[in-house]
Amino acid sequence: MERYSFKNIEKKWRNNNALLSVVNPKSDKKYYCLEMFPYPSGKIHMGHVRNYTIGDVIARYKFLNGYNVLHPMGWDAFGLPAENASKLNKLHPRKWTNENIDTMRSQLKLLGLSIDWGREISTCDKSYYKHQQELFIDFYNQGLVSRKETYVNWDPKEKTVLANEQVINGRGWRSNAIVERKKLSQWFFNITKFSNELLKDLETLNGWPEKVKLMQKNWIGKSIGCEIDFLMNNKKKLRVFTTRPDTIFGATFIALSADHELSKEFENDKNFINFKKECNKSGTTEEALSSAEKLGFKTNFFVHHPFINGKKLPVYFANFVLMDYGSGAIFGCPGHDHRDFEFAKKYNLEIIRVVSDETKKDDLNEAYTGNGKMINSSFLDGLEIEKAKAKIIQEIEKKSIGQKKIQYRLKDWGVSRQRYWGCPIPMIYLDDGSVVPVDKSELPIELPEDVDLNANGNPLENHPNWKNTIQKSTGKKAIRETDTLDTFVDSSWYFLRFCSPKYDSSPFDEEKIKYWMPVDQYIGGIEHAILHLLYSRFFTKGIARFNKDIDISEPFQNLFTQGMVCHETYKDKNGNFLYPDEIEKIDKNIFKKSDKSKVLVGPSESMSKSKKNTVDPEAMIDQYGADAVRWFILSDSPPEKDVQWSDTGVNSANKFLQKFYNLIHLILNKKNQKINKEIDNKFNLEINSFVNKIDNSIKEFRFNVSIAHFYEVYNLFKKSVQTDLSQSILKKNVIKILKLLIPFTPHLAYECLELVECKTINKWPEIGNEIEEQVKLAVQINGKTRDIINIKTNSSEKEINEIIHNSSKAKKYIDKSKVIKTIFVKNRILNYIIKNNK
Ligand code: ANZ
Repeated sequence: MERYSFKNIEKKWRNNNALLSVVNPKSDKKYYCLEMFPYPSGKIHMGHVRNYTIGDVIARYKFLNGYNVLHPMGWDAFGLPAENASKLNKLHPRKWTNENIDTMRSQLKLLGLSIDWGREISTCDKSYYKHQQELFIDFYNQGLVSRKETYVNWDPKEKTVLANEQVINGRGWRSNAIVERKKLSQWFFNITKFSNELLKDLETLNGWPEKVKLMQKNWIGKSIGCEIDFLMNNKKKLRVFTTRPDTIFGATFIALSADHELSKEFENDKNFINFKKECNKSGTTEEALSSAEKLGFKTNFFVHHPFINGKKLPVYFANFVLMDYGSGAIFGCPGHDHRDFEFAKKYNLEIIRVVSDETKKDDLNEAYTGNGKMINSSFLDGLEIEKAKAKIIQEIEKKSIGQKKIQYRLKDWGVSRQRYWGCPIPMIYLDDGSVVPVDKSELPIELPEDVDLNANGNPLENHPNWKNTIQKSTGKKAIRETDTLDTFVDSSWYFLRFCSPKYDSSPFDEEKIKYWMPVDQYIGGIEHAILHLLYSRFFTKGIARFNKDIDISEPFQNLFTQGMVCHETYKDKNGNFLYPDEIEKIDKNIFKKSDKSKVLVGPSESMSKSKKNTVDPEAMIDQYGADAVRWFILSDSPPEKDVQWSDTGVNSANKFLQKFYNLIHLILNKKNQKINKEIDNKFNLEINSFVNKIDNSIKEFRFNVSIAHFYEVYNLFKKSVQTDLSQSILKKNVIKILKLLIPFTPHLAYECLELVECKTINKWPEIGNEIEEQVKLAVQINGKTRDIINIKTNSSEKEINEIIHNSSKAKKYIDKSKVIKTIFVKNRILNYIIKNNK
């Protein structure tokens, strides 16, 4: 028997166009299949393998079904790790990045992906970032970019600004340093101008997982409430934002953010300065603030309650009030808000219940946030919360002390980074203090190559002359912006660039955008559910606003988020993590290879370098072949769930592919038999049923189910080769199955299709009309099974009754007796209740 020499087979097909391309330009149907592009960190990992294999199955499936498929790949190539690595290895970030790209590209090529490498882009390449700078200027000219002074999360170790999501428990996500609050002037994309649209259009995204839509919805965070202006004792107004105006009669204090305008009055107050210092110690995120111990600073100010004559509320500064939400001021209602309750307890403030808690009457041991009727609330008494809200807003508006207000949690997107390895921001500062975009004809504003990354602070700022320039239109001296863009900007429009990656006169060729966009299927990790997807949606909407030829409001029609690849974790006796190839298994025990000491096995977790529970895809491909790796990673679990990596699993995948290869030879060597039409027809029907099932499971992204069917169909072939079936029928049918295999194991499939001399390789098998899904149905007489018959799925009782009367073994019972009634369970049972002796 021929050996399945996967190395030779994969090598043979690796550079073959038939295997690589999914382009079908003559087709009238297009399909844009995109996987999230990788950060070139060094080598590909199993997460990439899974992501790109899933994408490849979809791209090939669509291609084989006659679509013209766009399936590109690129590199998210700017970012901090390149700078850090370069400090360590004394290698320029560009060199480090490009070397990684070369390695990862060649590794991806080993996987046999149908990627159009002619469209490859790299975000650190000036031919890419030139257009990003152009887009930045377009957004600026549309009022969608602005410069603002804000408090930022400052990482004192990395000396850069962090986004809220990069602050984890008050610490920098990479440096683990305690994050400080710092006021800085920053560039922002005004994403909040689209808050409502970004929220509303989620409803149109029927091809997105509900989970992701919900995460986006919560992130945008729409709150309906009202603003109220309280009159202060100094006759000035103090504006608060509340979502619970119904609880106004329970208000017992006012709390302000430490950065509120009123804090100016206390600038020189030592106690206030100390209080502010204390506040800055806790993290800056909302969760950190709401769970931190409540801190307050009592002022000598008070406000008048707008609805209770003579009632005065003290004004505090409090650490749990954020400056950048609402108006940075709240009225505190300890009876119905947990934070306010904690605060009131600590500072001995009045607690008034204004919503009745039917379960725990008058229990003031905690805030009550449930439903109920208003009490202690004058004209609101007796109303349900929602009715009370409507009524009080009406009163507030009538008194002209406030109005209904919709508030979003979403904040503008701060994109300034004090970093070298990013896209330069194409803005210049003139002597008169104005800030203007550079002339577009000067783009790209290139990064200087000579840079000192070891000095503290901003490398472009420190560069001896890069920032000195002149304004092209006036010849005036100017200073360049020395911050670079957040790398999330790079990935917010790359899907547009792929449509015309070499186009030079603008970021994209509109005609190509009209043809390819939106992305039909986007595939990536759930970790990008919020920011990357939100920013990409914003960019698409922003571009459509100033480019009327672009009529797309959403970039990704369908989104698929794949699960993680997991592996057991191993630790030596000192608690240090070990790589899987540092251990060996003897019987059921696990030892460290080097010194034969015992190894502790931990739970399976998603593969990560920090836990050393990774396996190297290239080594796996070398040992078992790319097809086996693809097969295993698709077979183990549904693609949205986590998959447990196992070497045994990939080994048996390889063995199965060998068996499939052998089967082809068995078929080719089979001597032709006398044709038996009936056997042939039955076999055709059975195979068609498999074709149908596999086709359906691919359509539904249940690739593990497809693979289970491949195992079944293999068994059927294996059995059938030994029967009277003719070789031509076997061949005709195995061609169908091999075509279905192309998306999964392309090298093996193309090799076998060549062996069986298939002439129409790149065409999906017809889903034959002859397919009749059959099921087995039990024929019972008084509950006892007397026969099992094959019927067409979903046949009616009447049809089955006819069959039974014509040919079933149960016929004799029914003929002799009187049928009183029948019990019919579709596709399973027809039970005749009979009375003997007609
Ligand atoms: C009075 C009140 C009474 C409130 C009550 C809640 C419960 P969401 O729903 O998340 O939008 N708030 C307003 N601005 C704030 C800020 N800058 N920092 C911290 N908290 C702030 O939350 C709105 C509620 O959060 C508002 O409603 C306000 O407290 C508080 F029984 O007003 B509420």
